[in-house]
Amino acid sequence: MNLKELVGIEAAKYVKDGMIVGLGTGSTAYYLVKELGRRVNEEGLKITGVVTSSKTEEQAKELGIPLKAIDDVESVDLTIDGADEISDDFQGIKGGGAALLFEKVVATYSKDCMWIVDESKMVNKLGKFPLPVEVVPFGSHNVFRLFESRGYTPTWRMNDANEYLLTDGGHYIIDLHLDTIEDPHALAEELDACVGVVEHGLFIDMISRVIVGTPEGPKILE
Ligand code: ABF
Repeated sequence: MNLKELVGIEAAKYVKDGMIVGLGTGSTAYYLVKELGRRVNEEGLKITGVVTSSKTEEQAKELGIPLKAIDDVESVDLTIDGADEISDDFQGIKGGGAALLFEKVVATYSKDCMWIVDESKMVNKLGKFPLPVEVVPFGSHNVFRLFESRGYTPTWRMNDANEYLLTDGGHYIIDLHLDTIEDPHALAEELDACVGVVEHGLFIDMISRVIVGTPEGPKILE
């Protein structure tokens, strides 16, 4: 069993009858949804519904897991998602899959959040993974030049046809190659203040638990 499957199965244990569960995207979340489908179909797990933020919806539908729209629920009980980088103090970078905006919306309106990753995602300091910044297409080249002037080494997220990738929200993504982020809180505030920035991939103080897949088994960090 690979490390992603290991943590996906472990994370599914945190889902209880009656819950509204937020599900993220990515190859690790895939295994979580697969295990939830097994529990629903084989163990009679009664999830009230899952709120999905991207491609996960198709997989949940195929497995017969009941779906809920984020706007039809007061709040989400537990959101479980993948991540691209997690620091020792549980700050994270997400958005490698270009779904960061909807993922952050679901996570923000959740009572509890946890991430599931293989051990390669755990780092001392964030920044090796390019930081995705979702921007409105209108004026985005000005934002790009602003990031260049700040030394953030920006690049455009392109799709397979080598065009500007369009997110589910209809925006572009600029990736910042920072190498090390000394103060994620300050950078998050700085990006939030940039006109034209819709959202960024710094997920600050948003989670209570990480399940890390290691060769010795799943490690629960809380
Ligand atoms: C998603 O999970 C994204 O935010 C992130 O890029 C991705 C990680 O995917 P994987 O589990 O495949 O490494 O939530």
